[in-house]
Amino acid sequence: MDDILKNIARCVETGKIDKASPYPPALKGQDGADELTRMALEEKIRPDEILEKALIPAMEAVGERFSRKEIYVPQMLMAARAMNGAMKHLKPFFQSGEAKRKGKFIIGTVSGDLHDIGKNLVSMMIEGGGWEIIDLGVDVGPDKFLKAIEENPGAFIGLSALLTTTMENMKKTVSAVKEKHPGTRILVGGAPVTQEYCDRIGADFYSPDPQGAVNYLKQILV
Ligand code: B1M
Repeated sequence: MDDILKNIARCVETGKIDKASPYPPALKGQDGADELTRMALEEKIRPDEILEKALIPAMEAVGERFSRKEIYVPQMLMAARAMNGAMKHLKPFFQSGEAKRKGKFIIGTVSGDLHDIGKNLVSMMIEGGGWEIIDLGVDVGPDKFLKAIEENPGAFIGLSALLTTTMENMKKTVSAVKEKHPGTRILVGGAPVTQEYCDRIGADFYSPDPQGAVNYLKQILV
């Protein structure tokens, strides 16, 4: 099992999407994140194990190499594509929650921010927890969130940010939503976000990971 997880992680780190992808040249003709993830599932490796032991550590390694200037944006983008190649196989498992919907959850990555892997993971897990997801995508400003709340009264809101610069835009969205719809519950997350920041901007809940958000929504309905 360890071998296949290591190989998946290697594919994500090096941006090897699938067998057909010519990048990186050293892995030409070999299986990529897509095929290996499918095989891992066939070998009955649990989807959460593939995520936690291969995909997330690989993306962390990519981030560290980017920080050290050993790789640049194109390589990061290839890594993200390889991660998505693996995620498409895991998605159905995370989404197979109870059929009856518990409520609506509007989610988006805040203005100026194009990172969506974490947001998509959170969406999948919450959807798996039985919620209907309204995914507004990336680079979402306060107006778009307000419009979505008006169209879906009573929905919960989830904001994701990956950059210290765009994290500030969370505050604008939280203020706009709380001013117009004071009862709306807002969850925040993303690598630079902290509990302290959540409290400071007046959001309702911070979670460092998707499961924390799922648990919060679960206990709120009790
Ligand atoms: Co970007 N990037 N990036 N990037 N990128 C980071 C975030 C960075 C930390 C890399 C680094 O320097 N080490 C750095 C940010 C530095 C900072 O602000 N502190 C950075 C930078 C600088 C940039 C650019 C500015 C680079 C440039 O152009 N010079 C640029 C900005 C573009 C923009 O957004 N305007 C940029 C671009 C990109 C790509 C497009 C190439 C690509 C994104 C592709 C995509 O998302 N479709 C990319 C990538 C892949 C990364 C790294 C390598 C990986 C991010 C990721 O997907 N992680 C990242 C380094 C890193 O994080 N290690 C980096 C995996 C994902 C599962 O984790 O998103 O944290 P994460 O989500 C977690 C939790 O945070 C949490 O749950 C998830 C699962 O555990 N979570 C929530 C997230 N949202 C939540 C919401 C919740 C609850 C939990 O409730 C609602």
